[in-house]
Amino acid sequence: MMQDAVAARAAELRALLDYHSHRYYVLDDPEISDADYDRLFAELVEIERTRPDLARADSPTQRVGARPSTAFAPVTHGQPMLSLANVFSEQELADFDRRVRERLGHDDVTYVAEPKLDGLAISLIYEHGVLVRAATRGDGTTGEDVTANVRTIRTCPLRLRGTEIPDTLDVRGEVYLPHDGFLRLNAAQAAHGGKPFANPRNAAAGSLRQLDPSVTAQRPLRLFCYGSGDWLGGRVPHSQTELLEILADYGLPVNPDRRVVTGYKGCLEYYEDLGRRRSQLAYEIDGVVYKVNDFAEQRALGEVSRSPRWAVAHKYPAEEAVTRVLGIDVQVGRTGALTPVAVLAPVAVGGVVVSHATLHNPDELARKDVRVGDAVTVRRAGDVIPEIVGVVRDLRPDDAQPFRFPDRCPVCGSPVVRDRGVVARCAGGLVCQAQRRETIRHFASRRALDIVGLGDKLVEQLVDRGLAKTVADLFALTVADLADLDHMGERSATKVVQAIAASRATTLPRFLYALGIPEVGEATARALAQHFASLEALMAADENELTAVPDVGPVVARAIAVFFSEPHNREVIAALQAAGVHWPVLTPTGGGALQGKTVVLTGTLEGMTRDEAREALEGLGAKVTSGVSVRTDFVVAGRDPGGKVERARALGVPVIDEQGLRAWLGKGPAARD
Ligand code: JCF
Repeated sequence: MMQDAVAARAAELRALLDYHSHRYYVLDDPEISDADYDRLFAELVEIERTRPDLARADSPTQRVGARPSTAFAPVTHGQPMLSLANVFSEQELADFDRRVRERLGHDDVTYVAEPKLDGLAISLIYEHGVLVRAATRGDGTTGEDVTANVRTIRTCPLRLRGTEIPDTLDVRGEVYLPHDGFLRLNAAQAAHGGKPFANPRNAAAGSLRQLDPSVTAQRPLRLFCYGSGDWLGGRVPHSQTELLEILADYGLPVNPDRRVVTGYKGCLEYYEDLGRRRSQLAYEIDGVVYKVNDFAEQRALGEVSRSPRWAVAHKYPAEEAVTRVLGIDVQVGRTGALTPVAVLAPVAVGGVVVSHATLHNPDELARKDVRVGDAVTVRRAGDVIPEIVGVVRDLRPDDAQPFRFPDRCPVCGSPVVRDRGVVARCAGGLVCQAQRRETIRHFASRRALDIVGLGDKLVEQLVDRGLAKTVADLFALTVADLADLDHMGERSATKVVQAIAASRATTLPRFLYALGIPEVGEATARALAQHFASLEALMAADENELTAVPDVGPVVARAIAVFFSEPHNREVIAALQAAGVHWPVLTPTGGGALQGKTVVLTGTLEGMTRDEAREALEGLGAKVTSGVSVRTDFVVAGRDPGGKVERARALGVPVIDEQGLRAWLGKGPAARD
C-alpha cells in the first residue's frame, strides 16, 4: 500500500514538474518560484534513488542523462526531411507566388509566415506521447541519433501534454542558441581557455554533437517546432495554422512571431516588418519562411527534388562575407589607444559595402593571426562596426607575413606602451597630432558641444597648421584664420566661427562628456553632473567620493581623478571657462520627484525627442533604462510602442502616455499638428 502511494507521488511529481517547466520555459510565464520547483525536483530525485523501479526515461530528472550507447548512430527518417528553396528578392518571391497561384488555379493564396532560424533542423519522435528519439536532418534521408543531447533542451517536452495524443508523432523543428546563451557560452569557453564559437549556429551544432550530454545540458539550447513527418492518431491538422496550434497544445514550443498573410504582398510586408525587428529578436535569423496554409493545397502542389513547392525561404542579405585583406592600418584614438584596422577589398555585408574592419587591439590581431593578403570572413551584426570573424586558412598566400605591431606611434613616433594588458597606447599625449585631432573632433561632436560645420577635414587642417593645439584654442579662431583653409572661404568660415560661439552655451553633462575623460561616456557624464551639480565640486572630489556616484566603480573613479589631477587638463578647462563656455546651474540630486524610479521610454513622442524626455526624467532623479522588467516602475509609451508595452502589461508595470509624462514633467499638453 505504502509503495503504491510512493509510486503515485512520483507520477504526480513528474506531472507537476512537466507542467511547471512548460510554463517556465515554453510559455515564459512561471506560476511557482524557482526554489519551489527545485524542491519538487529534489523530492523526485530522492524517490527515484531509493526506488529504482520507479525511474522512467521520460522523467524530468532524466534530462541530464548518462553517456548514450546510441550516440550519433544513423537514423533513417520515416519521411524525408525537406529543405527549402531560397528567394533573395521581391521579384523572386513574386515568381514563387505566381507559380503557386497558377498550379492552384486561384488568386490570393493564404500563407503562414514565420522567422527562419539559423540553427539545426531536428526530428523528434514521440511514441504514445513519450520522446523516444531525436535525430539531425543529415542528408534529409538519414541523420544522426542525438536523443541524449536533445533531452537536455529545457523547452523540449519529454512527454507530450494534453489529450488525444498520437500513437506516433514525428515533429520537425529547429534547435538554436539564443544570442544571450551564445555570449554566455563563449565567455565560459574563454574562461576555460577553450576556443570560442564563430556564430550561434556553429555553437548549436557543436553542442548537439557533444559526446557527453552533461556538457550539452550546460548549453542554453532552445527549440522551435514548425512541421511534422509521420503523424498517426491524435488530432488531425488541416492547415499549417492548425498544425502549429496543435503542436503548442501538445506542449511543444512554436514561434509566437508567426503570422497568417495573403498573397506575396502580405509576405513582403511581414518580411520587411520582421527585418526591422531583426536586431531585437533574442535569436539569429537568416530569413523568413512562407508556407501555403491549406494542407489540401500543399498536397496539390507537391514537391520537387527534396524541396516543397508549397514553401520557400526568403533570405535577408548576408551578414557575413569573405574578402581579402589589402592592408592593416594602426589608428590612434583620442586617448592614444592604438587600434589595428584591416583595410579590405570592398564587399557587401548585410546590405552595406564594407571596406574596413576593426581588429580591436594587438592581442586580438595576434590571436586571429590576420595577415595582409589573407582571405577573411567579415561580419556585421546589427548596427555594430564590421568585425573580422577569422581567417580562411586554405586561402592564405604562401608569402603572407605575420603582422608586426609597431613599437612607435605611427603618427608622432612616440614609444608605444601597454596598459591594463590589452591596450597599446601612444605615450606622446597631446604632442601627438592624432590625439589632438581626435580630442577636438570628440569635443565638437553632436552629443558633446555640437559645433555644426567643424568636420573631420577642417579639424585635421586646424591641427596640422597648429591653429588648434587644444580644444580651448577653438574659441580664439577668427574668420580670417579659417577662410584661408582648403574648401573654406569667407562664408563657411563665418558660419563655423558663429557655430563655435554658439556652442559656448551648453550643459554640464555635455561639457563633461566633451572633455573626453577616459572611461566617461554620456551616461557617466550625466550621472556625475547630477551628483555633483557643479564642475568645481566634481573637480574637488577624491576617488572615494567619486565612487558614491551611481555606476561609478573604482576604475572609472580613478580615471576621473587622474584626469583632473593633470595640470594640462586643468589649464584647458580654465581656458574654456575664460573663453565663456558656460551652462545652467543645477541643483544636486536627492529631491527629484522621480528619485529612485526606473522608467522605460518606448515608441515615438510627438512633442519632444526621446533624448529630451530622458534628460527631463533624469533631471527629476529617475533612471531611464531600455528593458522592461519587474524592477521597472513605469513605461512611457509614445506612438507605435511595440512589444515593450505588452511586456509591461504582462508584468503589471504601469504604462503612461505622452500626456501623462508631460503632467509628470509639469509641461502641459504637447503641441499637435
Ligand atoms: O526556421 C527554420 N530554419 C525553418 C526551416 C522553418 C521552417 O518552417 C522549415 C524549415 C525547413 C523545412 N520548414 C521546412 C519545411
